[in-house]
Formats: sequence, C-alpha cells, structure tokens
Amino acid sequence: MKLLVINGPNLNMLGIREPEIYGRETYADLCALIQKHCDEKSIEVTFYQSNHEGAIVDEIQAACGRLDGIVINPGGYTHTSVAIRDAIAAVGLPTVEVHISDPDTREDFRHVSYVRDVCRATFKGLGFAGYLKAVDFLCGEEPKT
Ligand code: DHK
Repeated sequence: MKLLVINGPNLNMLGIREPEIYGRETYADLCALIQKHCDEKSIEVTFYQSNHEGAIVDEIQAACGRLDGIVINPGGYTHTSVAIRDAIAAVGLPTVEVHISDPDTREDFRHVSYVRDVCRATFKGLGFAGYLKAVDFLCGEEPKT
C-alpha cells in the first residue's frame, strides 16, 4: 500500500507555532512518527508540505492512479479551499482529513470544513495520533469517526 501524507500551511512551523494548541513537537517529529508506524505495517509513505494552495492541488492530482490513499491536514485551507476539495473529489482516492486540534471547538470560522464530505473519515483533536488513526483507517483497521 502506498500513502501520501499532505500537510498544508503553517504545519512546517509545528513546535514553534502556538505550542499550547499544536504541541512542542516539530514537523520532522511528526513525519518520523508516521514513518515508523507505516514501516511497521509495510506501508510505503511519502510526505508533502506546502504553504501554497495550488501546489497542494498539484500534489493531489499527481497521486491519481499512482497511490492508494491520502491523509491530509489542509491547515487553514480546510476552511477556505474549494480548489483542494475539488482536487480530492477529482482524483477519487480514499482520503482522510486530520487536524491536530479540534477546529470545531475553536473560533467559529474554523467550524466549516470544505473537505470533510469528500473525505472518508475525519480525525481531529487527537494531536499527532490522529495521523496514525488515519493511516489505520485507510488500512481498514480503524473505525470512522
Ligand atoms: C491546523 C491549522 O493550521 C488550522 O488552520 C486549522 C489545524 C486546524 C489543526 O488542528 O491541525 O484550523
């Protein structure tokens, strides 16, 4: 199985940005955690992070026909991006939405997710563990929440 983990804007700043919300671990720590989890399950995983909406759309399109699933934390684009939503729908790959925090318990503008209904499941408010649950879900080992 081949998976792509996409992180959107400002997630490269993990460990520095608002640690009381996102924790003190870095983006490199996050990738290492997911890599180890995938290694244990013999999953081939690649990572992509960008602060640019169109670049994320390009990466989703590039996965079409090559990979088996996508784990995506679109960051702030969750709440604004029709283009990322349309890309997920266009490629038709099983995709899972992840958030480190729980946007539904934060500011009102975070309560809307443009990607949620084109994703198979959402894991939010679980810290980095949400990414591992998303991987497990795509392997058929984790129930939908
Ligand atoms: C990450 C962001 O960058 C925010 O814009 C979202 C999400 C929440 C997270 O919790 O991982 O609102």
